[in-house]
Amino acid sequence: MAAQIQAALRYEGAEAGSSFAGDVIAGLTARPKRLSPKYFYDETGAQLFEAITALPEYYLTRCELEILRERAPDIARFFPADSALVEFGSGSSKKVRMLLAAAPTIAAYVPVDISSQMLIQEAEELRRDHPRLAVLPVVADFTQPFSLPAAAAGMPHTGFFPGSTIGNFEPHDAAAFLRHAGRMLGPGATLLIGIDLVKDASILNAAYDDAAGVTAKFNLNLLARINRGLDADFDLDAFCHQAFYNSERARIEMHLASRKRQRVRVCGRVIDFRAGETIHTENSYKYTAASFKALARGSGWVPVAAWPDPQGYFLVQALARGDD
Ligand code: AVJ
Repeated sequence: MAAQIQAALRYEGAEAGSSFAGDVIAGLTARPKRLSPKYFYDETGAQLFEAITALPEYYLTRCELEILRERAPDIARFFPADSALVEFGSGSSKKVRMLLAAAPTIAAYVPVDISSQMLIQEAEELRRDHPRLAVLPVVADFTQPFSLPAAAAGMPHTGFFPGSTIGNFEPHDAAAFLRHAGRMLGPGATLLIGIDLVKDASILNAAYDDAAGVTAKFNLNLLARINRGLDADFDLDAFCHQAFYNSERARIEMHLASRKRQRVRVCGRVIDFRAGETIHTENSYKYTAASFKALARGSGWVPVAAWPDPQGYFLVQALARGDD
């Protein structure tokens, strides 16, 4: 791996991630018990998520890719010439590649992610395929303030937040994130964001409880990760995956339910479970086109264009910073 690329990476919030043990103990001693979905993504978890995106029931990634592929020329009109495209939580570069192909005047691409490994690899490949594009990765927790690379400072900024990742935030935190993104991107900025839409509960439930059991594995891997990293003794066969659409709150909830009364040791602590007691591991909020626009308007943005897929399952929404 090219050492100069590693050296060129910007490190922000270096302490991020060190609170795993503290977060896990706090969550497992809370009532009801909970764990943050951000801990799903160790190496195994990231691979399992990739497998989820290929499941027949998990329409989100396919729909968003279809929108980006079909509507890229339309979307590209919102990227000013010689602008910097800032991706919040980049992971694989498959989606941004569709935008770059349609908008050759983008001068810089700034992927922001907590995991440096993926960033370095994708940056190398993008530089190879787009020799005139400045690829400026930033290692940071994108929910926290971070500084943009100096090389992109004079350029107008466009944010890209695909994947319905915003669905993991509580609505109040989603609003705070949108405000934060506006401050980070600056005056005149545009934000392109992927939103999973409210739809029939049977479709939503299937997407998060697939027949092949990949999402169950993904959920249970959180316990395996705690066993590996925090000297715990969760018996994975003694917990089961639960996922259901909570229509009152417009969110999918994922839980891990204890199949029996049991005692687990984590980090030298004893955690007791009642039979049927759950650990709440994820919320994935769904929006209507109208409810998301209202959220954006209340967070300093003006909706300027939106592209749904033909089935109306998913929405790519363009926002302009409102106070400029
Ligand atoms: C990565 C947060 C968009 O909420 O659909 C997939 C994660 N969880 N299956 C989602 C996830 C279970 C996913 N996001």
